[in-house]
Amino acid sequence: MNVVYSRDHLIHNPQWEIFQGERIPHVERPERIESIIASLKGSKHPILSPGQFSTRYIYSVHTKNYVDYIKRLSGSLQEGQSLYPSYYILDTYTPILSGTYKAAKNAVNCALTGAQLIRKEQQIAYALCRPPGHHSEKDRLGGYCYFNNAAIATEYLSQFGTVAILDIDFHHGNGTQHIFYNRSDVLYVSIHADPSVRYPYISGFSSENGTGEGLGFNKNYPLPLGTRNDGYRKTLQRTLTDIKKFSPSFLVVSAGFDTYINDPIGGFNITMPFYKIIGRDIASLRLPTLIVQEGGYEITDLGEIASNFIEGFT
Ligand code: Q9C
Ligand code: ZN
Repeated sequence: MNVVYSRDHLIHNPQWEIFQGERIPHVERPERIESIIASLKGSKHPILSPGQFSTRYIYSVHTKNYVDYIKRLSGSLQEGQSLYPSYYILDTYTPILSGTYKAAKNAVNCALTGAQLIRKEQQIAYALCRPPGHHSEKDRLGGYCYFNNAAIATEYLSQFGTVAILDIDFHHGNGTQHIFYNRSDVLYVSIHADPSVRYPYISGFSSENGTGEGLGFNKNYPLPLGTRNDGYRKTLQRTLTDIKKFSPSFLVVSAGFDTYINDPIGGFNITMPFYKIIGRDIASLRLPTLIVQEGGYEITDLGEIASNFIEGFT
């Protein structure tokens, strides 16, 4: 499996978030992706640099005003400054820094490079995107996300066939759901923590099924805090059945590893060896698959989690 990675994510380095009116240390750290790449470097998987793509791909999912706003704000800041914007936001956890635009665009390039690989060679690719993307809506940032990497890759792939998105991050991908909510050529399926007690709070309930032409093409599987391997696997099997029924040309996996038992902001009890099983179960669909990195904040173990997942997949 090809891994797509670039050091350009390092320039986005948020120090703190505003949580319930207090400044607290930011968990979406550059060390996350460095932990994963360090672990994969010893493997047989080739590591590729992303290509450069036009900003037009970002505009295919996000409004021009929103993208230009992030670019302009980011460009106006000094190194080390961070700004919590008042517009185009879902929350106060997602600051803009001088390096944010460049890093977020690089994450999109990683996802698009992976998407191109799976389209042309019908293979599997892993895009090491950072910052993550699945909370970002058409014109709103939030949940540490600016541009929706998985959605932009999906939009690109959807020109060539139908796409299923399987979102296994601990949090509901409100942004991805929002972007494809009225589409019948893109199926969004998500397993995540019960939104009545965990971020993003406003969406991720099982009653959200899509709208218009997209009715029936959005499926949410919220699970209680404390969910363990066996309970998780039952739900995972259900999502795989949904995807088989849809029979897509491509699969995009929004892979967050904040479901891990020791994750500092998660609340599930998924254990290390189980990531191999999750990888193997998803790979059993035998689809050209793009894996897009989302969350996962236990920095020390993150590399090993990703390696297990990839090992199970291949
Ligand atoms: N201090 C992703 O995993 N929660 N985003 C903030 C914790 C926000 C997570 C409260 C969680 C967003 C991509
Ligand atoms: Zn998450």
